[in-house]
Amino acid sequence: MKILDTSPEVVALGEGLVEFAALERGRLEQVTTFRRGCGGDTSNFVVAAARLGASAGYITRVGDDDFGRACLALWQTEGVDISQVIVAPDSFTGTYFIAFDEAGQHTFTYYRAGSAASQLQPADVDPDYVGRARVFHTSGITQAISESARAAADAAIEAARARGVAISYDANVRPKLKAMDALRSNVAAVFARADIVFLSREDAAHMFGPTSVEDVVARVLDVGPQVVVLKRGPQGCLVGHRGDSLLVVPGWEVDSVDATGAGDAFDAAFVVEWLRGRSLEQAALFANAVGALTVRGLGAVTPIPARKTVEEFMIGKRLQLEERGAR
Ligand code: KDG
Repeated sequence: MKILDTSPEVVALGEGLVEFAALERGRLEQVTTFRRGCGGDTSNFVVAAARLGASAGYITRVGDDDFGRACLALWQTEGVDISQVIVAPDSFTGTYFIAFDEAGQHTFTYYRAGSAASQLQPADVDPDYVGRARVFHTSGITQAISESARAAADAAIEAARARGVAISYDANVRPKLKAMDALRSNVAAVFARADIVFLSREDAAHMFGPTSVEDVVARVLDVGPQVVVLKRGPQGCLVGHRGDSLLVVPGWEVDSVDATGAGDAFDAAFVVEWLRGRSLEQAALFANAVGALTVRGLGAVTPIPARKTVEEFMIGKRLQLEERGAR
């Protein structure tokens, strides 16, 4: 276990969940075997940031139960700072199940309403802790789990803005969690206050309806962020930066097992590389590689790669491409 001797450079706020990933294809009602892991978009983000070499801290609540202890054990093993995690007595840790259809597409089923993390509130946010970070990250899921969690995210965003901490935000629109109008207005309110915004093609469709990916990036950039990243899975991503032309950054070819958590690992990789002063294009290429490696395994967290694995993967793929080109 790593022990932090300074404040984390990356801090996130949200809900960690215990995950049950189906080991068979089919509807949840038919599946009988699962692998237990951990998930939750912002938890995936801090774990990925730590695996990629950043110091990361998490603000959340877990129940005083076995699943809460499982989440805490994961964060501690990964070296994530848990000084801001509240263990809430008389409360429970949320869970979710991942089922796969015959094509390998996943569906999430949540058991999280009323969970410990959904009782997050503004008083749980220490403005100094957030203010000492270099990047604060949260998401549309955090805003959607309850009104008090949304207010806690807001308090952390305001603390970050007041101290000049960059704000990273993933729209992560989940229609299962809240009515679409409310989701849209929560997400739009943070687009206007964030520095880096991430969204997937599904998020873009929920937010803007049928339109081009270029239009989505332009519309989000218009409301304020410096950087907008539209994630396109195997096709890589588009990166918009105010005043510059749109970057189209290709993905890396891999065999996909499960896309759960890949977008969160992508976000963390992009943020960590951006913090290290890499260009937007380098950060996006690296983040695409982290996303690709994450879809190669089952569940949100187990397949998230360490930095060395990503570097070796990128070198190996480039050699393959050069060899193909030389033939
Ligand atoms: O991005 C992956 C997450 O969606 C998953 O880990 C569970 O946080 C989760 C959610 O609410 O969907």
